[in-house]
Amino acid sequence: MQMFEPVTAYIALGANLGDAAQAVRGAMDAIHALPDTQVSRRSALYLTTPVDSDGPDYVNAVIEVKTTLRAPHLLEQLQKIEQGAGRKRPYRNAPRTLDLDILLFGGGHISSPALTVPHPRMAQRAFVLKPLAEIAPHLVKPAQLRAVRDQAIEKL
Ligand code: PH2
Ligand code: MG
Ligand code: MG
Repeated sequence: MQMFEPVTAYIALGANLGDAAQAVRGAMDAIHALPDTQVSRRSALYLTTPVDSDGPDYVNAVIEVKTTLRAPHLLEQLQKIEQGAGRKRPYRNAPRTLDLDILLFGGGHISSPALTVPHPRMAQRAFVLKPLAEIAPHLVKPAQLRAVRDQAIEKL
């Protein structure tokens, strides 16, 4: 079996249907239980207003993971966890029971039909930048936080 060097990756978690806080906490535990993957940092949970989306307020968080999985395999595992939480995709940005997005994967740039890394919209979203800055302040510039300061976000 080939082993890869561990990579530090960042994953955004979001939910706004059902018990969203429980879904986000449960997903953190499920990711920690994945093969060859450890959750090394967890942000607080944040209550956020939907951005280009509708339905109830979201619960959002960001985690740091160390993994020897390659990005496509990690994505596949994350999608299984979403499905296990009852994720449906009736239309783009629909309210959801659980959304798991790879933000950063090492220093890598990925552009495939299934996955774009760094996440193309992360710099426009307080619900990503604030929890990311909490656990990895070196990755978020003050000007980026200032640019999203009008988006409603509150630590739970
Ligand atoms: N996710 C989206 C679109 N809009 N808004 C908030 N507040 N939180 C999210 O996680 C979110 C969103 C697409 O994935
Ligand atoms: Mg998303
Ligand atoms: Mg997603």
